[in-house]
Amino acid sequence: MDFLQTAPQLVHPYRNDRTLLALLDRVIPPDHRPALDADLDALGDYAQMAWERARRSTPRTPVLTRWDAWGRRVDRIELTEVWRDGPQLTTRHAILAAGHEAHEHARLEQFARVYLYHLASEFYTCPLAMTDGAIAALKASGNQALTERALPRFLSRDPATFWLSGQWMTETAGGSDVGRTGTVARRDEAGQWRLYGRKWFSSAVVGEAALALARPEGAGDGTQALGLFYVETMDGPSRKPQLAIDRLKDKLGTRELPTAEIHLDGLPAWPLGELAHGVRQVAPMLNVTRTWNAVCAVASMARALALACDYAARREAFGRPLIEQPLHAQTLADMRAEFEGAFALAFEVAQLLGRVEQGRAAPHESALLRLLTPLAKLWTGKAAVALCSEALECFGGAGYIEDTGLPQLLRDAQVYAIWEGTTNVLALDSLRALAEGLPSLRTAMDLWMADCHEHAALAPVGEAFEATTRQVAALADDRASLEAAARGIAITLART
Ligand code: MFK
Ligand code: FAD
Repeated sequence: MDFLQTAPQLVHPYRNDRTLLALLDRVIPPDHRPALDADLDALGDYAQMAWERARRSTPRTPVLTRWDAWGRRVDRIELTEVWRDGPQLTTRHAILAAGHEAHEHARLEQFARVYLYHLASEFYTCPLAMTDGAIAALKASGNQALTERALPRFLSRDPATFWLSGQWMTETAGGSDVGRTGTVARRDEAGQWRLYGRKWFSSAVVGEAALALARPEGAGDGTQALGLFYVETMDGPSRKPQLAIDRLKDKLGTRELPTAEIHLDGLPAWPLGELAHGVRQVAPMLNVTRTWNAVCAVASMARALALACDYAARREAFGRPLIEQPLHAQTLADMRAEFEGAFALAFEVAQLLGRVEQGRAAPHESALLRLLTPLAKLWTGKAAVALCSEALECFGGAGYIEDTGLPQLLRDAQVYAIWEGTTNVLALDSLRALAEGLPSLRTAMDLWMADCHEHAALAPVGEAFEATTRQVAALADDRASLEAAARGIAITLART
């Protein structure tokens, strides 16, 4: 009989994740742990079951049916089984609601759940992230009527009343440069705002609501003239006729996630706030979804690393298991170091977000959150692709073979660096955050530097920050050189 290699097994993603456990042990009060552990254990079980089930079944992708047999436009999307489970699972484990409880650790407790659910969810976390972002934008808008209408749905713990929100920004002319938005908002005779235009990427098209950027008719060009609108997509069980789904995108990865091209032809809409500065109004949403992106990128890294480590004990080469080959063990150790750095940064942002939202943050922590959010998003996005690629190599040829489930890790990881702001766009955003928050950021650094006397290993953090601000100051009068250097500056800051 030929030799048969045993497949990698996914160890329990919660009980075996010493990085997550160490963080929770350090931060979460003991009286919160039993309830939290019950959810995290269950989500870990689900993740393990989903990995095993996916190895036994044929991959499925969503299917769009635009017309019914009698010629009626229906735009029906058939989802995968995991997506159909999404509302049940999300509400049962309060994946959105947990983040909005009134205590300091709400966001950390939420993002621990997100981290464990993400890969099993087949990127159902994408619309969840956008819904969470919509909650943040609605809260920030102070629009009581819309908040009272939408938040009980978005935060529901009952699948029957739970709604998802999309984020409709990108158009054919502008994804990074949303100032080129062509969608128009026009008032009808009854005074109702209605949207007309085409949105080029809509990842939560199955959602019941969305926040959309649109230009009030006659408002002029550019970013400042855009408004931010709340829309609903359904009339009872049917999609509203003013929303047409043109096509589902055929994507490199995230294939279970239905990402659509859509047309709006008079879809009723309600402004969140003033009829201008829509990007400023949507910024709270961007910052929340970017935090989700960082946590989900780290979840991909954790999965790739867990499988590579398990395999290293199963696969033998040159007379011993791979894990006993010094160079392979060193490769895995380097990957773990990259993962732990990325994890620390992503979860630092999650904790800061919680402190700021609950009004428990010191003033300098808000500036730190504003800077670390784009840094965490951009760095973890790149790190996830690099680590997933390295992990595939740890399996040799098997890492290149579809039905091992491994190539999907790399294909899916590629998206983290693209959506929600590309690496370059976020590097430029981090320059803006640095400029806006410099005095407060200096306070944060001074506090860290004070810590350095006790923890010598932290000294390079303060030194790197100082070197970076000197570099930014030196280039202040040369915008082109500053922008050209932005990616290097951002990555240096993120790594330190
Ligand atoms: C599973 C993982 C979970 C993730 C799910 C994700 C699903 C995917 C969904 C998407 O991809 S949705 C589309 C996401 N699109 C983007 O992220 C757009 C990327 N482009 C940018 O971020 C640009 O930097 C931006 C459009 C914001 C800038 O454009 P402009 O035209 O140069 O505007 P400007 O003047 O810089 O900014 C307008 C205002 O917003 C300014 O405030 P003021 O009006 O008070 O001057 C900015 O300070 C403010 N602003 C911009 N970004 C901000 C921000 N404020 C706070 N935080 C930010 N991040
Ligand atoms: P462009 O803006 O054309 O960027 C092209 C390149 O130019 C990039 O490398 C970028 O970094 C670079 N670049 C742009 N400006 C600058 C600059 N000033 N300096 C230096 N470099 C620059 N959008 C939504 O609104 N809603 C969704 O639900 C949604 N879902 C998505 C799902 C998937 C799977 C994907 C892949 C995308 C989704 N998007 C969504 C769109 C996504 O947010 C955009 O693709 C992204 O913001 C980039 O915009 P773009 O495609 O227009 O690229």
